[in-house]
This record gives sequence, structure tokens and C-alpha cells, in this order.
Amino acid sequence: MPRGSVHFPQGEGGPRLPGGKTARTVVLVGHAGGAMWWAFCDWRAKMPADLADPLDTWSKAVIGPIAAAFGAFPYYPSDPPYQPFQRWAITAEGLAASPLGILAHPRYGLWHGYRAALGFAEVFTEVETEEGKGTPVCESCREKPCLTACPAGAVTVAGFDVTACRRHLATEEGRTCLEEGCLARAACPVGRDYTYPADQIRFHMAELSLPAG
Ligand code: B12
Repeated sequence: MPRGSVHFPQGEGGPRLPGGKTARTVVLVGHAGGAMWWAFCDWRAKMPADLADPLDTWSKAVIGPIAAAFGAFPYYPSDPPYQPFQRWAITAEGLAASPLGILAHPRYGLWHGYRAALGFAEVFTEVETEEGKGTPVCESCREKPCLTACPAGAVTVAGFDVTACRRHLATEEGRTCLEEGCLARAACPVGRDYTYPADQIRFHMAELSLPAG
């Protein structure tokens, strides 16, 4: 789904387009809750079992033609050089980072992400969103259960400790997180209706655990 857009002044701040110009607008494309997962699974079932990076490959198969139809250039979050998706989302949707590093959304909580950004050579104003603007979700959360839920102590007010998380995931005790999902993410009281399906949670956790560090 469209997740808002960011506009850039001529030649300033936008990502580079093929041909050397920089984009004047990027439109973010993302997902929330489990809706994307079922569409992805239908597609995945028809693909070879050993397909590499299946979610990224699916994103490109679905979003690439949409970008082409609009004359836009697609950027993908996992493709280096990494584009600043979260910085763009902060501007587009007015979100702020949670202690987990994931941006907290007032409706979807921590259960949302970004699949692509469409870069336009000219200003494109067809997609705007006001949703979420001006509502810093974590600031108004008094209990902050995410800060005490992580068995590895990897989630703190100072930020998310990736190394501590991955080290824990490699232990016997860490199997619970791998199989049932990140306990800190699950502890967030916002957006519980959008919690990912169990298979989707396991898929993302498996990606997070590699390589062990
Ligand atoms: C590298 C990366 C990671 C690395 C982090 C390594 C590190 N030490 O920073 C690893 C593999 C650990 C990781 C893990 C996860 N990630 Co990640 N990751 C990225 C990626 C591909 C690049 C980040 C980057 O360098 N951007 C470049 C800079 C220039 O962009 P920026 O927006 O200006 O920078 C922001 C981020 O870097 C952020 N940040 C800094 N440190 C960390 C650490 C973590 C864990 C996160 C999430 C963000 C973050 O702060 C900056 C300012 O906002 C982005 C996609 C992207 N292109 O941004 C996804 C991304 C940030 N990840 C995302 C997610 C969802 C996760 C996981 C939850 C995945 C999972 N397993 O379920 C986990 C989080 C772990 C947890 N607490 O549950 C989402 C966040 C969506 C959202 N709602 O905000 C993104 C945007 C990918 C997507 N397709 O949507 N991730």
C-alpha cells in the first residue's frame, strides 16, 4: 500500500535516478499486518523451493511493473547502497523510532514495513498521507513494556543492541524468540490487531538471526 511521499528541492537530497538526475519525489510502498504475507505465500508456492531472497524477489516482481507503468524508478530497502527508508518514512508519515529501532505507527504499532520507494524525476503529488503525523507513539507510552521484555537485554532506551540480540538467538534459550518472535516487539501495546501471522514472524526472525554475530 502507499505509505506517503517525500518531496525534495531540485538537485538536493533525493536519491539518484538512472541518468544522473536526483528524484524530486519518492513514494513509499509498504505493508502492515499479515495481508502481504498471504499474497507472498501464493506466489512463493509457484516458485522453485531454493529461490534466494524470496520476499525481496517477490517485491520486485510485484512493484517493478507498477513503477514502470508510472514512469518511476524503484528503490528496494535491502538493495545496497541502502536508501534511508526510515528517514523517508519519518518525513512521509511523521513516525518516530521505537527503542527497537523499528518505527512505531499509531495504528499498526511495530507491525509494518516498507517494500519499495518509487522515485519520480518530477514532483508527484498524487500520494500523500497525514496518517500518524504529530503522534509520537512511544513518548506517550508510560509503561514501555518493550524495555523489560527482551531476555537478552538488547532493547534499551539507548537503542537496540543487534549483537546482544543475535548472540541470544544462537543459544538454546533463544529458540523461543526464533520460533515465537521478538518478545519486545510483541510486548508493544499498540497495533496488536496487526500482529504478523506466526509463519511471517518466523520468516523474519530467521533472517535476523543470520549471520550470527
Ligand atoms: C541493515 C538493516 C538491519 C540490520 C541492522 C544493523 C545495524 N546495526 O544497524 C539488522 C539485520 C540487524 C536489522 C534487523 C531488523 N530490521 Co532492519 N533494516 C536494515 C536496512 C536494510 C538498512 C538500514 C540502514 O542502514 N539504512 C540506511 C540509513 C542511511 O537509513 P536511515 O533511514 O537514515 O537510517 C535509519 C536506520 O538505520 C535506523 N537504525 C539504526 N540502527 C538500527 C537498528 C535496527 C534493528 C533498525 C530496525 C533500525 C536502525 O536509524 C536510522 C534513522 O532513522 C533497512 C532498510 C533501509 N534501506 O533502511 C531495514 C529496516 C530498517 N529494518 C526493518 C525491520 C522491520 C527489521 C527487523 C524488525 C526485522 C525482523 N527480523 O523482524 C529487525 C529489527 C530487530 C528487532 N528489534 O526486532 C524495517 C523497519 C520498518 C519500520 N517499521 O521501521 C526496515 C526499514 C526494512 C523494511 N523492509 O521495512 N535490520
